[in-house]
Amino acid sequence: MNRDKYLEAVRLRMPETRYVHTLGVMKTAKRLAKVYGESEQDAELAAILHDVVKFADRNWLKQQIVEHHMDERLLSFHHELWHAPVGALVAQQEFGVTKQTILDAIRFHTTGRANMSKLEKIIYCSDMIEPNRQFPGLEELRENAERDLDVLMELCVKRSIQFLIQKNQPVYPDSIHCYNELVTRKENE
Ligand code: DGI
Ligand code: FE
Ligand code: FE
Repeated sequence: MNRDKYLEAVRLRMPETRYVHTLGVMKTAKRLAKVYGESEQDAELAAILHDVVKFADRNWLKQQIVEHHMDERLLSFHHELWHAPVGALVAQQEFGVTKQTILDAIRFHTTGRANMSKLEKIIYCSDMIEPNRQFPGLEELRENAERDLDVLMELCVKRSIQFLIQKNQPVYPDSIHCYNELVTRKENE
């Protein structure tokens, strides 16, 4: 499948605003891939598919997690987390994506995790800073986007965890592990 075919297929599965977000993530991820020496094609494909099941039925998402033996801790956290691992499954099964690195970038785009690959970081951060996003503090993230990917990732995961704390929401353990690894990396260098 070529890029435009993937785009058309995901467009049919989401409202227009989410499709516009997807295009924004695609453009940002491609740029960051170029800056940080990652495959621009892989970044584009992961970006196009990252939210493919964002609007799928909640019970169906839950069922996929159980049937495909994904981490069942997900079910006791916010349902917003489910579209990421199920998105990776759909990318593989329906869109024929075989590269594990692309599938993992989709799988971990919402929570992050410790020891993320460059592509995973690019998709996680592009999702947060793409041009259609708007929230206080976003300019600082964008200013850092092309300087250092780990600094950008640290700022993004901190923002995400702070946002959840403000809303009294639980934080999925992978996000905490991601944060811990990034804030302690300087001591280990
Ligand atoms: O799908 P997007 O909206 O583009 O972005 P996303 O995949 O990062 O999803 C963001 C949503 O997921 C947002 O509503 C916050 C929620 N979220 C992210 N990490 C966690 C979380 N919710 C909980 N409860 N715990 C988390 O660790
Ligand atoms: Fe998402
Ligand atoms: Fe997204």
